[in-house]
Amino acid sequence: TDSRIQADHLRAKIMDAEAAAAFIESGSSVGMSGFTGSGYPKAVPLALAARIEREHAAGNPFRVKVWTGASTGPELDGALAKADGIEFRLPYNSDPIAREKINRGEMEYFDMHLSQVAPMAWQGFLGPLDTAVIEVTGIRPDGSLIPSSSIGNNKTWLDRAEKIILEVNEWQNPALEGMHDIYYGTALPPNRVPIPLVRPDDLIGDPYFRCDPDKIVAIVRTDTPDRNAPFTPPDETARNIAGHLLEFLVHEVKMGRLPARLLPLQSGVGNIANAVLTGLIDGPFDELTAYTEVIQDGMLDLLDSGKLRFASGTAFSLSPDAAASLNGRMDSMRGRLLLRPQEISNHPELIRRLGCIAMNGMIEADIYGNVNSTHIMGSRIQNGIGGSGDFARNAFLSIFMTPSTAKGGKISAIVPMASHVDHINQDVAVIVTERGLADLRGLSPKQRADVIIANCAHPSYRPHLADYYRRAREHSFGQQTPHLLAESLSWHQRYVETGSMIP
Ligand code: 0RQ
Repeated sequence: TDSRIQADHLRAKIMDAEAAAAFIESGSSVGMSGFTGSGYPKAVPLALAARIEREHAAGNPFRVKVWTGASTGPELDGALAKADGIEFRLPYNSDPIAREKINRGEMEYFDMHLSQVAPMAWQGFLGPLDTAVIEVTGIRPDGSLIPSSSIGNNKTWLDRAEKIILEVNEWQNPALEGMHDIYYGTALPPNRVPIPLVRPDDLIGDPYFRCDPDKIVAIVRTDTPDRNAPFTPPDETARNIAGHLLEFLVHEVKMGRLPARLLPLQSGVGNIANAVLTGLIDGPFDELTAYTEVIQDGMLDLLDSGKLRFASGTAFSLSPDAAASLNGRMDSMRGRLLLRPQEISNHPELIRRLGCIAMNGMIEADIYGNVNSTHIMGSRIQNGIGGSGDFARNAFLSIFMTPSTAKGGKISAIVPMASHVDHINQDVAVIVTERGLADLRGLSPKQRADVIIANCAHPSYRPHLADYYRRAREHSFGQQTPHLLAESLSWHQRYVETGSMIP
């Protein structure tokens, strides 16, 4: 009896990772599982990287196109990038080796909205998907698959791929069974119908993936933890940002613009987002819900505190401690935590209907509230847009947060003109730094500039921003969004040349 692989008819496909990796051809497209460091395959990509290194040593070119859910782990993006094995990558990446290759121009990176990956794969212009490599918790007697700690695009990869390689990871908790909701009702236009989800905890799909057994070429056993990086505890800056934001939410409830239980929360990646969730534990709000992408430590703490009733996401993104703690009591979380395909967790229709409160980090914002989430000095990718665009445009309230400076004060996060724009000012309702909060709703560009400079900029940059804005009011070509074009990106240019934005 094999508790993890219960489908006897598939037993003959069990093999080691090297044999499985041999099914992947150079130049092919590979759809991998994995989202923010959880649920990614851990053995086959490593074996593939080793094979690629052998081929390269023998003088043979060998690279693949890698499609994922979002970021994965060092055994996948790290190993394949190090082997020079990735010719094309989509979507979100946060692996440092892959980031370096992308920024050196050695790897093509299609950074796209996470909700659009699955529908675009179905549209077909990305080409065929040759192989899916998917981590699962187990295989049921009927051949259906128990998902693991992330869903991401797995349903789409399993449906679209010609060949399927499964990794069955014993490390994943069998109690994950029943904590997934896989919706099979999506279609391409003109056949789309409304998605029948009206509350964050609605179940609209199946707990398992369907999988054509004839497409399975290999099943590999693993017993390896997810990447699970530790969070640094919130510092004073993060606590101040969280404080301003909580004060604002309390005020909005008081003014009757938000319900007392707020609205479904979306919280981005990183330490500041985590600090906000931690701050909510001591806040006055009860019976909260989350309709989000990643479920991080702060979300679990909020569940434990009793303040959060339910959280829907597409992946866990936990510290090792939080992962161990969750694994010890997964059963008690049934009915309070649910993972869905990223096409559904990030669906514009659902985010708009539920009225999410979106809270995301950013690189920089300009004085008019255009937000850059991805590019440092307009050209170097940091991570990617991730789900921030899905949520920012469609949320009831779209909030962006950052410390007012970066790199020890050498960089201002509030700049005259954003060096790259991911979120246009229409998609940005609120900007928060440790200095304060700018409520931009209903304001014209010039009204926005006054509030952003006064409330969000660091004191050492505030006079320079005010000076730029005053002169733009005098000399700009137009006065709807005043700019001095030759000067607007000079702060970035100064940083590139001198290592500091300070004039
Ligand atoms: O670089 O590590 O080299 O020092 O950017 O910055 O301060 O650690 O902040 O972890 O919150 O990340 C926007 C990147 C913020 C993130 C971003 C440098 C800084 C540091 C990281 P170092 P911090 P965070 C749903 C939501 C897009 C995706 C998204 C992100 C590094 O939030 O990727 O929102 N967002 N998804 O030094 C130059 C500036 C800078 C700067 C920061 N103005 N100029 N460098 N840095 N500001 C979840 C998913 O989609 C999965």
